[in-house]
Formats: sequence, C-alpha cells, structure tokens
Amino acid sequence: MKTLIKNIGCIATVRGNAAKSGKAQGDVTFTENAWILCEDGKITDIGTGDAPCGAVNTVDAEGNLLTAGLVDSHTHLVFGGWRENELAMKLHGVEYLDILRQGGGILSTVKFTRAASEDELTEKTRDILSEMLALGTTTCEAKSGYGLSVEAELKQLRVVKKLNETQSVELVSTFMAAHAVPPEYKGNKSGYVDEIVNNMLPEIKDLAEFCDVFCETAVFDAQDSKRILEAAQRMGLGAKIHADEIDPIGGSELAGEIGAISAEHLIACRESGIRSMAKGGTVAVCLPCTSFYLGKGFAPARDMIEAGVPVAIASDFNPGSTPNLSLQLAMNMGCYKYRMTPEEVLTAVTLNAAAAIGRADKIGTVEVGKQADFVIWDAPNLNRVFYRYGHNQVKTVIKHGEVIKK
Ligand code: IZC
Ligand code: ZN
Repeated sequence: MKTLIKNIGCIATVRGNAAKSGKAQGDVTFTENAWILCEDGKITDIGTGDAPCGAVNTVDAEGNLLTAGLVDSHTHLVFGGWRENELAMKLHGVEYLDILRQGGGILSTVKFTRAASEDELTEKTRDILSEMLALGTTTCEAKSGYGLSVEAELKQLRVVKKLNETQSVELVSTFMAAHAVPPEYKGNKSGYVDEIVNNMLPEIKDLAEFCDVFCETAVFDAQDSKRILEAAQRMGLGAKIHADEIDPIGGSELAGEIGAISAEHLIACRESGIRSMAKGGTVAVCLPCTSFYLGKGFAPARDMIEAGVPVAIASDFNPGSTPNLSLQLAMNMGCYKYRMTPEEVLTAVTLNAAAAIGRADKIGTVEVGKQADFVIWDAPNLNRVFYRYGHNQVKTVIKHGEVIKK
C-alpha cells in the first residue's frame, strides 16, 4: 500500500547506517517543502516541491517538522507495582543503593513482578506503550531483570514478545537477570552468577537479543560482569552494560574491552572509560532524566562526543530511579544539561539509539530504503522542539507507513 506524506515544512535527519560520533553526530540535514512516499512500510522516494499523484493514503503534515520515529534504547519496561514510597525516603536523604541494600528498590519490584500474572503484566505494559507511542517513541528496548529466576525472567521476556506482536511500538528484548542478587542467593552472589551463566542464559537465549549487567557497587563487579557478558556473547547475544551510574568500578572500561554494543548511564565515567568505549566502538547511552530524578551529576556527554564516542539518549523508564517514559523530556535535558545541540540530540534519539540496539541499518534516519517510521511535530523547525518543554509536542506518529497516532 502506498502512502504519501505531503506538505512537510522541513525534514530533519542525520544520514547513514551506523552510529555517528564527533562532529558527524551533529551533521543533520534539513530538507524544506518536502514529501515522502512509502510502500510496504518502507520509504521509497523523497522529494521537494510538487508531490506525486497516485498514493492510496495521503497524510498532510501541514507545514510541520518531520523526523524519524524516536528510538528509546534503554528502558526497564515490564514490572509489577510502583515504588512511590521511595520518594519520601529520597527526600530524607536515603541513597538509591542504600534502599536496595535494605531489601527495597529493585528487590521490591522483584516481589511485585513475581506476584503478577503474565496477563496483568501484559496489560499494564500495553498501556505504558500506548503513552510512549503518543509521545513519539516508535521503537523501544526492554530489559528484563525483575524476575531473577528462570521462570520469572521468562515471564517478563514472553510479555515483551507478545506485546511486540500485538501493539505498534517495536520492542527489542534485553535479558538482565544480573540486575540484583535475589533473596534466595543473599550472601552468595557467586552462586547467582553461576546460575545466570549455567542455567538462565541457555534457557532464555532465544527470547532476547542482548544481555545487560548492573555493574555497580553492592551489585555486580567488573569481574562478574565480564563473566556473564562473555558467556552471553558466546551464546549469540550482544553485550550491554549499566556502567558508572553511581561509582566508576570499571564498567565503561570493560565495555570497550569486550566490544559491548553499548554502555549505559555513565554519570561517573572516567577518561579511561571514554577512551575504551571509543576504541571498542561502543555507543554511550546517556540517561539525563535519571541524573535529574536522583539529584546526581550528569554524564560527560560532550567529552564523549569530542573523544569520538557516539552518544545516544534514552528515557531509562523504570519504577525506581526514573519513572518517566517521555523521551521528549530526555531530549530537552540532553540539550539543557549535557549542552548538546538540537542536532546532536536528534541523532542521539534516532540513528545512535538505533545503533545501540543493532537496528541502524533499518531505522533512525529518513532515507530511501529505511523503515517508514516518523514523527510529525507540532513545530515548524527543530529548534522549536528543544526551546519548548514539558508538554507533548508530537502531533502525528507513523509506523511502517501507517498513521498510528493522530
Ligand atoms: O528498578 O531501580 N538503575 N536499575 C539500575 C534501575 C536503576 C532500575 C530500578
Ligand atoms: Zn537501567
């Protein structure tokens, strides 16, 4: 089926099939007074001036800005319950890791998630995805890690699989049983790492594309992370790592060393970590809403860009460290707090985000041959999107060439 998007005030897009770093991260082209033709879910032609005739469906962009659909490359999407009780604790100065050490935090979400049925989790997550979609997210990575047993991790991964088949946001699954040590293994972290490597990974490997580890003080150290991620790589999964969120204990250095596709958080990233990521071709997935919500510093995203590390920006949507699902808010923060330009941030939530989840050849740019996933903004230009903040600036969302939010 042919769809024509006409009367586009401006298309803003980076170009290519691989992550961009350095100056190229801000190398966005602007095409004014444009149209796009799509067929069978892909972009088949792009032009300016008079639009061609003969399309079955026509979408009028009414002179607005069009970009590629937004790609949220880091979320903990599927979970039971919420954790509003932690806000008061935080306001009284209790640290994120101390809540976890006391058996709350991630471990309280594990209790809720284990107790929830697969159908309950599916319906709750379906509602969350429809909010994300309305905010412009057309592809979303989803980490497990609130089950922490073979059965409960499989339950989370099956929810993602089912939702991928029954709603419009495209989902990419990451296995993250190395998110916390479950109560059954309290005091026996090495036993739990053995369980992940020997029993969990072989059971789940067909339901996930990536494996992630929370490499952090009081959770998994760099040695545990290396063991788990190398085992995952041998089973065909790509490696991701939660690195330097709170303490720099070697996560970003390890990411480059093992050729991880991404290292994520990086608030406390050191120069040695930046160098290692640049050398290893690792995408830095930065999560500014988490810094904001935890009242912490911001990742040195500018230093990374200048050192040749491609930077992606994601929401980190989760029930603890940032229960925000708006990638638009993360985009604004990327601009205001990382001091990235609107062009650099656009690349961070489109092509570089797609690269962080192994999709840079299919999504993330507006070019012939790419998937027809777009956002039409309630804005005439890119600067307007970044200048305003706090409300939904997305007007229309198109996925595989079809309007799914108007
Ligand atoms: O549930 O607190 N940082 N994992 C690592 C999280 C945040 C999610 C959570
Ligand atoms: Zn995370």
